[in-house]
Amino acid sequence: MNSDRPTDLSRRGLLAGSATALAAASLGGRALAQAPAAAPPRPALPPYVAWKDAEHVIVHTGTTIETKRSAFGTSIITPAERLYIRNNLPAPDVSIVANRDAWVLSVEGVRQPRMLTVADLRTMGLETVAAVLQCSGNGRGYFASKPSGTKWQVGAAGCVIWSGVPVRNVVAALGGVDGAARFMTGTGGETLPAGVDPKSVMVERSVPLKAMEDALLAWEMNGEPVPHAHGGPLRLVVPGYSGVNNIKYVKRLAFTADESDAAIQRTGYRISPPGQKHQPTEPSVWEMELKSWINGPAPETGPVKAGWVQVHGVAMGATRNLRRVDVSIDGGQTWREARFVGPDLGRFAWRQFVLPVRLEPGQYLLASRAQDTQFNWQAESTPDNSGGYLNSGWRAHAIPLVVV
Ligand SMILES: Nc1nc2c(c(=O)[nH]1)N[C@H]1C(S)=C(S)[C@@H](COP(=O)(O)O)O[C@H]1N2
Ligand SMILES: [Mo]
Repeated sequence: MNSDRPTDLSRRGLLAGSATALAAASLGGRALAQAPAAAPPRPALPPYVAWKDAEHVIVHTGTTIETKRSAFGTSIITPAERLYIRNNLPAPDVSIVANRDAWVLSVEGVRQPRMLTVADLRTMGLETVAAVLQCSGNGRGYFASKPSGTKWQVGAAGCVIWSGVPVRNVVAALGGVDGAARFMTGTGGETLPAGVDPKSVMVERSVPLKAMEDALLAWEMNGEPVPHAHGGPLRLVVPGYSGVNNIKYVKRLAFTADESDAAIQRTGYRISPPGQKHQPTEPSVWEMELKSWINGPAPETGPVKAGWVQVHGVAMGATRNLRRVDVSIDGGQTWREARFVGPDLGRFAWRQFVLPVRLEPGQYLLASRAQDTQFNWQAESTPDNSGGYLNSGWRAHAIPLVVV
């Protein structure tokens, strides 16, 4: 796979990076939400991600592409070709990955602020982490209040392996964090559209300073240079924190006393009552939650034959290890403990689980619920919130199974 194939097609993608595409990007979700029942056919893969596995993804819009439930496989790691895509802005020109080592990151809010190239960063340390990357809005499609935005089901998530330098190494090399800093703020390298207030569109997120301990500046994903579409040449990876906090094509990493005043931080990604606008005082969407779901047999693959069925799925502890996962075939009336399968790649990864069940012809409702090592159970349901964020309730994620 070569995900960075430039080609004139990506250039067309760039041309589309105008005000029109921007409007489409920010309104896409809303337009979908209001689409009539007989919605037009889904768009094809846009040129900048033409290398994705079209058969195994759902293209909501050019900037929102979801993995099908049946397409996660059972090998833990989500291949780049199937990994979801979410862009708040059109991606920068693919030429930024022509010379990856030359990409410059400005590190601020440390005792010795510096501009560092990826080549510099490569000398400062190396670590690898398996982590779930999950959009804050994954599961939004299951909220009863129908919040606006992309109606993601389970596929705005994946488990990927990142390699890069630990942020704490970089900070140590630059003399440590500035005394007043309480947040780590990352800024995306997109070219902002002309004529709009930069703060209203820029992708800049702040996370609590403690997240720095696990964060990486990553140049490799699943054994290859980070694909341009997934944030290459350099991505800020904050394990355990939802997608938006993992800044693609990161160009600035700042240790700040306050949260960013960019709209995406101040009034975006907050947990607000249904129908209400986000307020800067409400909780920001940061750490993910304990969650699991069934991937197979998925409804999209049709009925299965009576007999033994291997019910499998994924479970994530977000920031904690998992203790167990239970599976129900009757919509949560009764539960049986599933078995973890495959290696344990650590607390930020997800784990695959399976429960073999012998099924007679009929209709079933498959559900799973995870428990972490602190004995917390996955919630039965997540309260509706206006942004449709962090849906992790097991009931909403249950899927029907028809056995013939
Ligand atoms: N620079 C930048 N970083 C970004 C975004 C973006 O639009 N620009 N989108 C965020 C959101 S909302 C999500 S869910 C993830 C998506 O990552 P992916 O497209 O690699 O799957 O990236 C996050 N980081
Ligand atoms: Mo997201």
